[in-house]
Amino acid sequence: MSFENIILEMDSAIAMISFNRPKALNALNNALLDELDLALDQVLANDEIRVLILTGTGDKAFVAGADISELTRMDMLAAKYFSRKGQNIFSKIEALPFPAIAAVNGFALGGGSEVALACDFIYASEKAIFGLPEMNLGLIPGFGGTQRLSRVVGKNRAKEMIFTGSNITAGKALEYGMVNQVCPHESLMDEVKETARRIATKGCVALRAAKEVIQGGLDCELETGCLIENDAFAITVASPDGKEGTSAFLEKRKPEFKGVLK
Ligand code: CO8
Repeated sequence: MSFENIILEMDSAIAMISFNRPKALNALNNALLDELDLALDQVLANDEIRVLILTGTGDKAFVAGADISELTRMDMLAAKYFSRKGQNIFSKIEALPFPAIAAVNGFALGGGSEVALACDFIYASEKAIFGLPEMNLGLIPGFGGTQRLSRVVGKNRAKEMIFTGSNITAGKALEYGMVNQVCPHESLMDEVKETARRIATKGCVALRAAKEVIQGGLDCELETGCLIENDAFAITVASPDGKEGTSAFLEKRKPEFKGVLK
């Protein structure tokens, strides 16, 4: 299927989804969210994929939020469905069995920050601007932002950002721990792809286990998290990739990971 509001590219182990409504600064409308959902299914169906990159087309925006012209026409029920749809799709990104990286190339406001926060980590252009400005519209974040932002930057910083509706620079987002790396604008995609390629050389069973354990452990007590890690560690040691990686080390050669996810 061809998409109108996003671009999906799959190049061996790396998939890239670009939000593609540059005239509306890639704002998330219903049609775009439906296409994003379908694109994620296509990425999931491709056994070769090891990393997903999300970015925005145009020179100004990653995503400038939910489409405000659609929001203004919504009644309470439509808003509830739209918010839930976005939450479910962003949770699908968070639960992908491989890492997702947000390459934030400009404005990441409202739903834009929310979708970036659903990724495993964020690299940002020095021109990137983050924020949850919904309060300026008389709204609150509705795509998981109240939950994910506070988990990433801490409760008090999240409250200040959401209550004031003020945006922050890429540098401030780095200081807050929201962004892993700030890159020169021109080299953002090269840096993200280089990191994606490094991740793609790892065993997919171990990548999946690490992602699930880190994510699962955040929602429970330390001891329970350690038990989850304990099971997953044993699985990776016994997996063909675990045997290959440890043997390759002892044989002083590069490992060839062949693990499958399904
Ligand atoms: N929705 C729709 N259109 C948008 C959006 C948006 N979020 N952002 C920008 N656009 C459009 C503008 O209307 C404009 O269109 P046109 O050329 O037809 O007038 C075009 O994109 C270019 O925008 P600007 O002229 O405003 O560009 P500037 O460079 O002057 O400003 C900004 C860039 C600062 C990014 C500015 O566009 C802006 O403030 N945008 C809105 C940011 C915002 O408030 N985002 C939060 C939206 S709410 C949200 O995300 C809630 C998520 C949860 C939803 C749950 C649903 C129930």
